[in-house]
Amino acid sequence: MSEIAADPTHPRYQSLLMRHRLEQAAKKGMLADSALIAHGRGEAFDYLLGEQTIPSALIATKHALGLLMAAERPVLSLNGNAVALAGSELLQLASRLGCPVEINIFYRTPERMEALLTHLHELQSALGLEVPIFGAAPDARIPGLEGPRAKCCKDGIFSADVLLVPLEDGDRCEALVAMGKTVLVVDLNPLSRTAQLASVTIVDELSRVVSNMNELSHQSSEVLMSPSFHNSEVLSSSLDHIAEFLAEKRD
Ligand code: PTJ
Repeated sequence: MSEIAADPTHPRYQSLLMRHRLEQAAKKGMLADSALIAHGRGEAFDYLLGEQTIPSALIATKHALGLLMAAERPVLSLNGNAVALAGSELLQLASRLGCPVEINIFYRTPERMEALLTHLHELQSALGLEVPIFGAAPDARIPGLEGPRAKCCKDGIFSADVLLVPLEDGDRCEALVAMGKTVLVVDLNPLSRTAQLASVTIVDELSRVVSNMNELSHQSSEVLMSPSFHNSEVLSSSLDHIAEFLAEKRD
């Protein structure tokens, strides 16, 4: 890690740390070829949001956490970027929720699956947790999707009622919603198809979201959930925030 990235007082510390985590994950063969491009797109939106958790994102985070707590079969679906950026923190969240995680990647190769599963198992033993980790032996398919990206596990994603799917793609989000699942996504781009299709969209950076969820996890689901939650309001509020940010910069 560069000297700047190792200094927590540096203003860009968090952003440099995330880049460093992605670089390390790429070296281990965990990431899709386009992972850094996807991250760069996320960084651009994060800049426009002021690299912070905006109030509407906190409301969505709380609501999503409440739904996960109240679910019968919650599952955290993890892709390459999610494991690289917040693997330990996601395992801690799953442990607190008492739910499994499933490695489910868009650009699926046996080599990447192996690298991601090995990494998660290493993190899990370092943390001393016992979270069920699915993904090694998919035995079900998400209806309506072609190819390897439809593969999933019967006891994991396939039978989940509430799913957290950070950085999901639009087609899969749509297919999961069509299965009747409550789909909670984390996406810095409020205009993406995924953001528009999900049951709950958290317009915030993934590592901040997971850290917020871990901090809030001692609260009850009743306290966390908003009875009048509307995802469209969360999306328009994040667009308003970006518009205000741009207007301030122009003045
Ligand atoms: O590991 P795989 O094979 O499942 O592939 C993962 C990626 C992310 C490469 C794949 O899902 C992909 O290509 O994603 P997209 O279609 O580029 O979408 C990524 C979305 O996530 C974009 O809307 C970004 O703005 C957003 N994003 C990127 N980094 C973050 C993020 N949102 C929240 N936190 C981030 N750190």
